Amino acid sequence: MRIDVVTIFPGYFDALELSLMGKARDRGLIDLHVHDLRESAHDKHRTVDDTPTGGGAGMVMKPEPWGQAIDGILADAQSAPAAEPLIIFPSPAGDVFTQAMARELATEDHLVFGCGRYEGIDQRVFDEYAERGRVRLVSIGDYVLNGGEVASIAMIEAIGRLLPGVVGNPDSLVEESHESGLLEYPSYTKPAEWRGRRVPDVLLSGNHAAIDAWRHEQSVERTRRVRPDLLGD
Ligand code: 6GU
Repeated sequence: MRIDVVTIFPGYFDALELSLMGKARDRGLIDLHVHDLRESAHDKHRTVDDTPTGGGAGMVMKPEPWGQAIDGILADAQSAPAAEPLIIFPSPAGDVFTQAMARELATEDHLVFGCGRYEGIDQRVFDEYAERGRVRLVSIGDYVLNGGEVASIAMIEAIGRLLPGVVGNPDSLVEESHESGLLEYPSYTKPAEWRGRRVPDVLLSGNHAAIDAWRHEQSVERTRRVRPDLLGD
């Protein structure tokens, strides 16, 4: 999968050189390109924001640097044999990102993340690319971040780990929280006793049917307690 990111803080994305995402990139499974929006701003101070038209607090990102940056990415994509890119603008006003959305986005060939800062991006940027192609506004939850960078990293990790070959043992994808609609059961490893706390006997029993039943029961109980909304009650 090709992923382009447009941001005024490319350094945030250094985190994607670590761990599984870093390995996936080294192995060519994820082709990540991070673009500094300021390189598409041409005045002396490389200005990317301005005051809101009509008044109000804060600053709004100007459309021209966004237009140049995204046009460049789309032109580059057209010369490659991939499907039409999907442009994602992280925004607290977007559709909420879920595991189901991660699964859907993991089927795309090319994602472009446009990371807004300040009070957001001039609306005409969304309108322009929605008219020319596919655009989605996506939120990672009901709280406010300073910009789209951290939200993009969260989405790229959630999507990237679903790509074939990124996670070594595909079984570990199936058993996770949210894939089954339930939260994960508690996990234990050795030693069997630590600070007087014992691993539940059933896990030491060797009875796999009993272990599966216990884990399922724990998942349901935990989901009911912490996230009853996932059970639909
Ligand atoms: Cl995607 N962006 C920002 N700035 N804040 C958020 C968010 C996104 N999702 C939740 N809060």
